[in-house]
Amino acid sequence: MTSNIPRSHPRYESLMLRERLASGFHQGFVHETGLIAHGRGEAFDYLLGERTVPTADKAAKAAAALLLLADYPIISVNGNVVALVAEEIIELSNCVSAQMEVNLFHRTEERMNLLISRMKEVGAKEVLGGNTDAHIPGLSHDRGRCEQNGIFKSDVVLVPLEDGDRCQALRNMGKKVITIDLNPLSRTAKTAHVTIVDNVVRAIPRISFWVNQLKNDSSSILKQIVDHWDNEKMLNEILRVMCSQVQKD
Ligand code: PTJ
Repeated sequence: MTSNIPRSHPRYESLMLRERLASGFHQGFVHETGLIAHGRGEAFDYLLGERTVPTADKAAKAAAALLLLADYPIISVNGNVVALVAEEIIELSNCVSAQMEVNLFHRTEERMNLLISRMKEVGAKEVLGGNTDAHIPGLSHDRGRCEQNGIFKSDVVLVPLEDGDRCQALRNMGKKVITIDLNPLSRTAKTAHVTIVDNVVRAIPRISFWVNQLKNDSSSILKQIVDHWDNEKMLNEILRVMCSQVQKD
């Protein structure tokens, strides 16, 4: 990294996230449009006050319950996710015994290999996605490519920073879908069973936190958390938070 950003800079944390994405882009594993996607995320994060709002934390708790209830959970990762939270994803996958699979919007073999290597460099033992032998029905081209023993077989999928088509296609396969998306108006946010409207750098550690809190609870308690989750209501609450921030400023 070539950054000379002083720690005292008021936007230090935010600028460091940009640096990580820029570095991932220069290394070839973040797609150029990932930089644009991040900028959109930043704008929504401003409206949240760059913090985990209580509703988002409740979503992280529901996501943790869903992952703990899963028979075959999987965490789907893309370029931005690896650039921002590779280690945190590995930690979460260990906590809930989930597989990790690289699944890309802009798929090339080169990016797949770089991302799998990067995940292994920072501690992942196994990362799926390189040997695709199944297809998510209804998704055209390479976006639907996945592994039979990974996304295809899973019952609960965590798909941070996604595009709406894939989220819907996974739902159509009967899977429970958890997403992390700072844009509460996106198709993904509206389609998932549990949407965490928060920055992925805060959301993944919060899911791990809740997994540790809930891991000794009975499945009936976990089911209650999931059954009481109302995603549409939560998205409306988040929009209210964002609108109040605009009015305040
Ligand atoms: O690595 P690839 O090829 O799979 O491509 C990844 C991107 C992100 C480029 C691709 O999935 C894409 O184009 O995504 P979208 O459709 O732009 O959606 C990304 C969503 O994530 C947007 O709604 C953003 O607001 C949101 N977002 C961006 N950065 C963050 C975020 N949400 C949470 N945390 C972030 N840091």
